[in-house]
Amino acid sequence: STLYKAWLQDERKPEGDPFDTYRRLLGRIVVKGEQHARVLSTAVAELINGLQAMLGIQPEVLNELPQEGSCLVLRTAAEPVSGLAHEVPRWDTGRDAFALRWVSADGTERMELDGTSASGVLYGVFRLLFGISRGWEPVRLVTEEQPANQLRMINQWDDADGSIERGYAGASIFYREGEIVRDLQRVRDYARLLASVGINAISINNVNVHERETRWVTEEYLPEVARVAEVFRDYGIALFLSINFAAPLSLGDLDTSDPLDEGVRQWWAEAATRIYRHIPDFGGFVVKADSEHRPGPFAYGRDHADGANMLAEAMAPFGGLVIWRCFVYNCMQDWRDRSTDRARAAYDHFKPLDGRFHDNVLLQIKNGPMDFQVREPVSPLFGAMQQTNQMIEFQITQEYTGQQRHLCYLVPQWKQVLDFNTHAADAGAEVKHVVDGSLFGMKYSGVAAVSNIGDDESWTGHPLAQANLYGYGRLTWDPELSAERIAEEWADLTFGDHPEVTHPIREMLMASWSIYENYTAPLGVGWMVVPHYHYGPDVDGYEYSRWGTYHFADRDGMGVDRTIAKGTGYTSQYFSPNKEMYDSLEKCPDELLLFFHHVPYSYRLHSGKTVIQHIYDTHFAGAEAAEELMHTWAAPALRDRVDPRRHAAVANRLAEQAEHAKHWRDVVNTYFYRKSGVPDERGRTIY
Ligand code: BDP
Repeated sequence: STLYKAWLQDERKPEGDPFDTYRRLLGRIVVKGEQHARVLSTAVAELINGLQAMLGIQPEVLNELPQEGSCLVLRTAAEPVSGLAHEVPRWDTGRDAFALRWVSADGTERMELDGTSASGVLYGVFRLLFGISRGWEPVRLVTEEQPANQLRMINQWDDADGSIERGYAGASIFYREGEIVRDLQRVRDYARLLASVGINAISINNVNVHERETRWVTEEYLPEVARVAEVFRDYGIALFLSINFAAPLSLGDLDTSDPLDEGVRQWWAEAATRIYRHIPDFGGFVVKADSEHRPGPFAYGRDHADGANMLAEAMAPFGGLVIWRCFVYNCMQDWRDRSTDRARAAYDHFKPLDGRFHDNVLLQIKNGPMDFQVREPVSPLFGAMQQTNQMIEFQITQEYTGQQRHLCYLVPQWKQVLDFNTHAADAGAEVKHVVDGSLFGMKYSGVAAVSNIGDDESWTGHPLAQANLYGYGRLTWDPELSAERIAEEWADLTFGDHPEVTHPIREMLMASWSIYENYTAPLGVGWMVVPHYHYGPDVDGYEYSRWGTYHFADRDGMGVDRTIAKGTGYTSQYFSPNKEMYDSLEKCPDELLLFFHHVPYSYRLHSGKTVIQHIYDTHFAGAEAAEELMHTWAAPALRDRVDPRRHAAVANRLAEQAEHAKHWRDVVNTYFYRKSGVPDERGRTIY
């Protein structure tokens, strides 16, 4: 169905140009490359299927360049093609790059797709198919590209019982009733979607590893995991597992999981050997340790470097990686003194360990210091650890951003994070250059994100949430792409090239993050959601609990004082001038004011409004704009061009969003009206 195909719609194209040009050009495909590389076979198969479906042609596959006539040449780096002048592109990083060229001379037309690897060819094939799908002329497809980031990763938070932690699109496509599913067709279709936007790594189980998934590294389950690895291998995607740090203990093999214990080290060395016997190209481990009740090295008086390095030694002989998450804070604390500010925790834990990690360890750092809120500052760990491999972690699944019931296109948020200048160096110190490895010359680096898919027909529950998965891949490939451009590509590929449809969709996507922010928690303060579920308004839901998440609203004012002089001192974790900017009430950007400062309701923002009036205005505006989204979608020019099922699926979500946005508006406005006693300047109804 169109819902299922997402951005890989392969609708038959009409007669006429540019499609006839492609029919002429692509009737013959010359393939040169590692003949047995499965990824290359995948590329050829994808190409042939795509061309058959969209152009109705049956391309012939050749080994050599034909004497005359048009063709497409696919090749990987090492393969010379006689009679072909063009040089294969050479990039210095050895990443999976590709070049697409269109050659028209002496009456022959030819397209050439060169990859530095089979994966490069696969990415080029998808780009070619995207171009055809969008009806672009061949000359517009000419490009040379290499991914900016080395690891472009997806984290599944799927559990063996088939549920997905923070999943909003149905059940797991990987597991059912404690087992890996027999039929991996859906997993294969997922691999295809991911590869089409350049993803090259995936961890297939939740970072919270329970009893069952602890067994994925045992002889009993590895053949099963290997089946999944095989599917992803075909698409150039390396498989990783989240592991339980206490596995030797939990599985009953040892009576400790102390990382400095010889037996424990031996246990993991054997586990690694076993894993690589089943999966020779296994990517490595993802580890959540000493975080939210997960076991870790702390139990034995060891630190994160001891824990990570022990695993790294086990993986090193096989070239495996250890991705150690920095989402570490004390979730059993109340705010007793300034040192217990949760925002400080990751930096306080990890910064002192800089330089102690082995070179096959990467730290995976959430984009912000708290937890995927609609608005947070950038984590101060980026730039702070100059001798440690790092990657950033985003959340595609909309845990705090409307749970795929609300529209929230997250690419603009991610872009802001990647473009943030850490000032860790005089130049090139943006987060994107920390995570692409260029700033500090890291051996391994990249981007990871928590997936938003499940077994829903549309993959993502909300059909428009597919844009976040697509956008994540594209942005990770090239952080210089604009959020608008990504929205445009996605809308064209997903809905066909009808401006009456794609233009309003682009606008809806681009407006959606700010709409959601407007009717939810104001000015960077975060939370205010129903505890545990994280959906729907509950202003005090997390206010009197032990999770370190507060707004400190009283009758006079609100916000969290994180300044150096009077507050928690969190601002000191940034480099100058970010430190001074956030520390100063005057210089702090409005959108993060309450993250950094506690102010009276009458405090005037740079916008000229008081904090309390800002809260009222944004909540009325947000709810109104949410209703507007619904009307935009219902407009006949759009409605008549989208197939009814997809149209209805989106319309239902938007109706629900409009209703819930009003609820948010009323709960938040009422709360602050009652706390502050300050009426709305514009006299609107607040209950
Ligand atoms: C929080 C989620 C929780 C995750 C945790 C994590 O609420 O389900 O386990 O992050 O990232 O956002 O480890």
